[in-house]
Amino acid sequence: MTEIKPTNCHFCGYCCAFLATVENGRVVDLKPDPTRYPYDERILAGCRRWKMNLDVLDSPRRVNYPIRRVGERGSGKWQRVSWDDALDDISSRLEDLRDRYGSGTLASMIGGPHASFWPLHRFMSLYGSPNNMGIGQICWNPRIWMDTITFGWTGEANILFGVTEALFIWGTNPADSDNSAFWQAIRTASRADDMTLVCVDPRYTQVAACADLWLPVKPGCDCTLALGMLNVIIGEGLEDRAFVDDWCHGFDELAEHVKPYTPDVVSEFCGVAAGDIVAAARLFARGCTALVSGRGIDQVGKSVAPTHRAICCLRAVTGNVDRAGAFVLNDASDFTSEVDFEMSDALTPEQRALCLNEGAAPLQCFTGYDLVREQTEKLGRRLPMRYMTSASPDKVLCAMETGEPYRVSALIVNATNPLLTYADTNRVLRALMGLELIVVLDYYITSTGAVADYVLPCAGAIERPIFQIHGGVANMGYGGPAAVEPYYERKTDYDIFRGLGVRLGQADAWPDETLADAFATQLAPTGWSWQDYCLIGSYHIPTEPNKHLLPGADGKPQGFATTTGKIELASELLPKLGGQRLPEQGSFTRLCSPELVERLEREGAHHVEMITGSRKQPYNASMYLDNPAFRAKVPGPVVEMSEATARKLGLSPGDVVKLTTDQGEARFPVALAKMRDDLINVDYGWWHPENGVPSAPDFGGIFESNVNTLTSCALQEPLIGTWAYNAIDCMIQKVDDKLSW
Ligand SMILES: Nc1nc2c(c(=O)[nH]1)N[C@H]1C(S)=C(S)[C@@H](COP(=O)(O)OP(=O)(O)OC[C@H]3O[C@@H](n4cnc5c(=O)[nH]c(N)nc54)[C@H](O)[C@@H]3O)O[C@H]1N2
Ligand SMILES: Nc1nc2c(c(=O)[nH]1)N[C@H]1C(S)=C(S)[C@@H](COP(=O)(O)OP(=O)(O)OC[C@H]3O[C@@H](n4cnc5c(=O)[nH]c(N)nc54)[C@H](O)[C@@H]3O)O[C@H]1N2
Ligand code: SF4
Ligand SMILES: [Mo]
Repeated sequence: MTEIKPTNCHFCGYCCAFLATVENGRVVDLKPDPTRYPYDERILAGCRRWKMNLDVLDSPRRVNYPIRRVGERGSGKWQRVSWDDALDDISSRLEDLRDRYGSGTLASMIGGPHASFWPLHRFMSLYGSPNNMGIGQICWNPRIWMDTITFGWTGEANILFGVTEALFIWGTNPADSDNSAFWQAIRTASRADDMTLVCVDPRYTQVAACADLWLPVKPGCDCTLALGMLNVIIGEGLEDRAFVDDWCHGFDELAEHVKPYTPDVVSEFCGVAAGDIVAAARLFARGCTALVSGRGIDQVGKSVAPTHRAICCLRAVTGNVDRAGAFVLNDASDFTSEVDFEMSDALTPEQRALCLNEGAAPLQCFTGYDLVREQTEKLGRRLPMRYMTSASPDKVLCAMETGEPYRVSALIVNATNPLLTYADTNRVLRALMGLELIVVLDYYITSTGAVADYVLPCAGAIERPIFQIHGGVANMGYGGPAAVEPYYERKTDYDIFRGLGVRLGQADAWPDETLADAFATQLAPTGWSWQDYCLIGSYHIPTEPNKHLLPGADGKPQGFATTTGKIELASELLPKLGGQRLPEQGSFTRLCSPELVERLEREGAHHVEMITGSRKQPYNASMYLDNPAFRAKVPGPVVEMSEATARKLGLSPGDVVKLTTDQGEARFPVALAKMRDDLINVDYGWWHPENGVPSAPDFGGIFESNVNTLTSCALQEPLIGTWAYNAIDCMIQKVDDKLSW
């Protein structure tokens, strides 16, 4: 029987709508579905991934049955087991480990937004462990925390043609990272006469190429750059006086604070021409300005919080907060919030106290969360607790390595490949090798899967329903139904965590039998059925600007959900956690000790500044590297530098270089790119799935060209605990080695 079924691609966060032709439970064809959200011809035309869906559904590399390690950890010897055997054994071992070491002994890891993570988090909450690690501290959380502390909640840039006069793209490159309407909007903006486009990025990206003004900032100097712009705006009296008087707290303090940040001083520090700083400041203050930031500034280590705070101040003093065409605060979700669905409130005070972040990151922990929650709840909103309190990888790895402060003995890895994407591969590997139980949920046996006790096969897009809510900080979700039942014995992540939960006495907390039922429960407060939602492909109530002017309980404008009810240029909350009232540049993370620099300089190496992981199509982190068509186009990773820098270092395109830090080394070919001088940009996520099932000793090639062998999660920003993937250093030297790929 042939049926046409609505479903969605999930090879990026955009989740485009498709129609699948299904014959006998198998998808035989896939076509874009113009009737459901999101659908955009231009996006599909620019997308190289969607046609992979059929291949991936039935790829010979997929794991189709639960498998259990039978040899030494990492030996690559696996045995197929039944789901009952797998889940019975995992749950009884988790129970035993909890009895021996306490409930904090189980840690988890997540990665990018590939799946809904609340099922894992619900399982962890009910097991009693607060130790979920994730990408939060280096992706997303910094902005969400600082927006919430400054404005009382977070929001999104609101790019409106005919209204927005300037658009700042700061440390993000949607041309490669976000194949969506946003990149299309930037291209349209670059052609619009009434919108000025500004790009702040050390690389001359496609966005920079479209921009009216490119500020090639030195990595990690963005906080100072923003303070310099504030100096110009306030010095020239360009602030939005009425908005500042009515709605900003601490303007005079900020004005005093930014006085030393003159264009000349800032130019010297940031490597941006003084005239361009002045021009950017005037543009920002001229009228309605939208700004979008990204990973570039989220991953600058110790400056992460002040950088976001300085940008919040820029938005606020120019009146560009809660304003149409600039930045609109989100609404709380009408559907059940992430916090409720992940059941974070089920953790007892004793269990919360086990979290391996208390004392390390006073904001990114339960104490910080509670303090901020008191504020956001004034206007009825709550941040997702699991992401915002996630544990410090440095501390969790330490607990794995040393048993201090208690033994972390077990790990669940859900939709991430930490041996490629977490900092300090060698350390992660050492720590994982010493664990008693590792369970990996993935489509494939990845490098990380190779060290697991169990690899559990997951259903992917098309085989599972999607209700993507991005942490639930907005009143929006999208996706659609599964077109088919999971192939072979794959299961949804939800089914797996429910299966474990029920075995561990959590049955009452998992009333919904399937993921689609759970999504229906989540949507219930909206009055929408799962079927209604699937017809449209999204639940989206557009958010309105000027929410701070809405009447509160006393009939007066409700203002902002902060301590003072105003936007806090000077923060009343951060000093309570040991943070700064006003943003100040932090120090840079150094990965090379003076001894290493001295030793390698004697061998002819050079000490250089580095950024890592700049997104590139068609890949995504450690995924899709086995696609032959992609590899024909982009055969491998490179280290990029400007022509002048290559000349200075005595390098030519194609030369192989060794990069070294105190953590380890990696090798890459050299490529030239237009970017600032004295800087290298290194690709991330590279391993070699084409070489077969990974196992010891090289785990699929993770020691050759994997930039995270160089990075470290040990040196952290003091509030959120962010480590650095950008604005770091390494040693570079030409070598004669041949690369294996
Ligand atoms: N040096 C450096 N390191 C970085 C970054 C950087 O820029 N530089 N970026 C960081 C950032 S922002 C992020 S978000 C992380 C990304 O890090 P990861 O999320 O670890 O990266 P991916 O390669 O996307 O890994 C996803 C894994 O999940 C599996 N998967 C995909 N979908 C599903 C699913 O639905 N269920 C299950 N169970 N598995 C699934 C894939 O097969 C793949 O193995 O990397 C971080 N690390
Ligand atoms: N193709 C592809 N798309 C992806 C992903 C992927 O792996 N591949 N990953 C997804 C994930 S997990 C994420 S988080 C998003 C990230 O999406 P984006 O935030 O857009 O990430 P990038 O495209 O790397 O853009 C970051 C830019 O910041 C610049 N930069 C680096 N350091 C600094 C700095 O110190 N200051 C400033 N101002 N700029 C700096 C880099 O040169 C780069 O151009 O992409 C998502 N989309
Ligand atoms: S990869 Fe992303 S943009 Fe391309 S079809 Fe899939 S969801 Fe859409
Ligand atoms: Mo990310």
